[in-house]
Amino acid sequence: MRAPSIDITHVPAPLRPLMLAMARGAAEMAGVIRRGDRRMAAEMGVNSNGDGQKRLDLDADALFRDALRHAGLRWYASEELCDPVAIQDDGDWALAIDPLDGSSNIDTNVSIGTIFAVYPAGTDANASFLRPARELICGGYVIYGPRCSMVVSFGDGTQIYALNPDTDCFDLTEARLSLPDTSFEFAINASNYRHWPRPVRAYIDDCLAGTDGPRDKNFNMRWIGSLVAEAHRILMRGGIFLYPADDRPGYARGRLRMLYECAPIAFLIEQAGGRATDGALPILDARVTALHGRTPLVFGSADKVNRVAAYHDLPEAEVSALFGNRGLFRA
Ligand code: AFP
Repeated sequence: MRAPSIDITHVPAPLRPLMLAMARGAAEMAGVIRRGDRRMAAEMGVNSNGDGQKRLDLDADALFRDALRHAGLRWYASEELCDPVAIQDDGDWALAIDPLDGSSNIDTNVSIGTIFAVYPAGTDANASFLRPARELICGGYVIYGPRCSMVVSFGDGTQIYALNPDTDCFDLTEARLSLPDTSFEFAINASNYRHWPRPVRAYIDDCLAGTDGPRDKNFNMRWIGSLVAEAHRILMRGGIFLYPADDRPGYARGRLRMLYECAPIAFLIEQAGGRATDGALPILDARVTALHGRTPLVFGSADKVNRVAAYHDLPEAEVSALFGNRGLFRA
């Protein structure tokens, strides 16, 4: 059995041990998912934030924590753990991880993923994570799909690696991805329409109006229910993703977690030439204020994300009007 690895040519030298450990963990995780043990989807209770925990959520957390034991990590924070844990006293890095995102899809064979963010480690665990998101030095995800890929940025473009099943190596397939801006595809959970803020409803109304409305374009919709799968589709062919705040109990700041979901995805999208906001302001311009804090998230092709921000600037009367009376964005 070969030791899984990754092409380190484009990985900054100080992060190579960490990326080799992530590659080993990701290849092992891909094997676990491929073998499809039915117990993976077993409900195990809820984590400290009240999110449902599946067997595979817990196994993924243990797997990556083990893989990262000797990778130069000082602190390890996880969606599945209430607080950060110390790894190596002399470690340089603080890594936050969603070990398995999309776990409600485990038993439906839909692509799921691992999302991670890396910051320079300080002497204090929490202070190493509760900081301006833009201090990220590495952000990435693994998508366990028909093809297992790792998408990562070190601040100099977005790179894509594909796991070669013959060598168990993540081979570089794209050194500097550019997010296309040609897609007219939006991703949102439309069942929550009545709960959204007016600017989001207005934006989606105008997409649905197609060539009859101010966009003068017909749109397509996707909703996979797996953030990594949506992000990968948008990086590959463009479009926009929205998970807004809504007025359901517990969704005042949306559903997605700032530290280990939104910030790394925003980093990858920006590095590929796209844009990522909380609906109005760039995600990476915000501070991480709580380990498991949430934020609304809108990301994708820059022009589309900017348009959503403009809808948030509209006067109430305009944002509530039928599109015919909306002052801006005539076709
Ligand atoms: P799970 O990990 O509980 O499946 O949640 C996945 C997720 O955090 C993210 O990957 C999806 O984009 C989002 O939730 C889907 O949320 P809805 O189920 O509310 O549409």
